[in-house]
This record gives sequence, C-alpha cells and structure tokens, in this order.
Amino acid sequence: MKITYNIPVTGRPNAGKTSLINYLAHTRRPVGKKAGTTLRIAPIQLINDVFLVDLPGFGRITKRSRTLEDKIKDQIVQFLDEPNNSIIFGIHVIDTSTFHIVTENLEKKGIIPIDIEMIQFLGETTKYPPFVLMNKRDKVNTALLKQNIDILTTYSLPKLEVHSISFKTKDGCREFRNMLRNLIVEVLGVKYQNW
Ligand SMILES: Nc1nc2c(ncn2[C@@H]2O[C@H](COP(=O)(O)OP(=O)(O)OP(=O)(O)O)[C@@H](O)[C@H]2O)c(=O)[nH]1
Ligand SMILES: [Mg+2]
Repeated sequence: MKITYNIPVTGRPNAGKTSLINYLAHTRRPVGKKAGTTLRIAPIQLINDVFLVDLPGFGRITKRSRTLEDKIKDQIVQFLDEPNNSIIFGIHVIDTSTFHIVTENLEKKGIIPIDIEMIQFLGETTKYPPFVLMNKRDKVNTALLKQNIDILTTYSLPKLEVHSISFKTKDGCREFRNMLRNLIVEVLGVKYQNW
C-alpha cells in the first residue's frame, strides 16, 4: 500500500485554515467572511505524497445546528485518531484578534477553550510538536499579540512552535513556509525540497 503523509490544519471556524492551505499549496479553495466555509475534510497535495488536510472549523457557530456540529466534530476526531493516516504533525490556526476574548469567556465559565484542547490533542497524538499559528496578526497590536501568546503559556501544553502570521499582509508567511519545508525535508528526505 502506498503511504501518504498528512499534515492536518485545525482551528476554530474562520481562523484562516483554508487561507493557509491556499498560500502553501497555491490553490484557490473558497475562503469566507462568515464562519463555516469548509464543511468537509479535504486532502490537498503539497508535494509528492505529502498532503495538507483542510478541516472544517471546530467549534460553535451561530445558526448551525448541534447535529451538524457534532457530525463535523466526529469527522475531525475520527480523521486525527486513524493510525493509517500517517500524520507527521499538525498545524493549529488561531484568530489572534478574538482568541483572548473567547478564552477569557470560557475560562470564566470553567470551560477549557477548544483551541487549547485541540493543541493538546495534536501534541499527544503526533510524533513532532504541532505548529501554532497566531493568525490575523494585522488585526492586533504588539501588546495584544504578546497577551495572546502569553495565554498559551498559562496552560500546560506539550512542546509547541508558535508563529505570528498574517495571510492578509503576508507578514511571517515566507518564514513559516521555509520552516515547514525544512522540517519536512528533515523528516522525509531531500526529494521534498522543491516547493
Ligand atoms: N485580516 C485578516 N483576515 C484574514 C487573515 N487570514 C484569513 N483572513 C480572512 O478570514 C476569513 C476566514 O478565512 P478562511 O481561510 O476561510 O478560514 P477557515 O479557518 O478556513 O474557516 P472555516 O472553513 O469556516 O472553518 C476570510 O475572510 C479570510 O480572508 C489574516 O491574516 N488577516
Ligand atoms: Mg476553511
């Protein structure tokens, strides 16, 4: 059986997961102003047998039924839990302009934020540490960016690679792509360097 390697892209609805995939894989998959654009799991070829996996947003959206949300959640967990999926590592995308508010609100209610749960899950299920992208960097100032990154350190998370990025201004995009390429080459070999 031919092995393919998967890099799942996780995150809350509207965080910028598809924007990341379009940037890295030069695709034009639909992105949306409203949350809930991607509804199905879609593997997108990055290079050779390495695929980025565009996942639907994980979390509550107004006007979306609980049944649909549960189905989406099941799809994602099933994909991430399937040993045959050869997941090298995951990339978790966060909307930095809302992360602190969402996290604070949930913390007040004693609920562990969904971003944190997902990062923990990725860290525990994959061999290499997950990347966390603090996206929409263009929408926050330096103090707020720092506040958001500091929130992550208040949780006991596995080892992470945290990057701030903007797919609107392309700030940090090239550096991230180079890091990703270097890691893939390191893990899978030199035939993966031409992208
Ligand atoms: N200002 C700003 N907008 C961004 C950035 N990245 C993505 N967006 C916008 O955010 C919206 C959501 O982007 P998507 O890439 O569709 O997000 P997603 O995580 O795939 O969303 P779902 O498929 O709904 O889960 C779109 O309107 C994007 O243009 C960014 O860095 N800055
Ligand atoms: Mg999407």
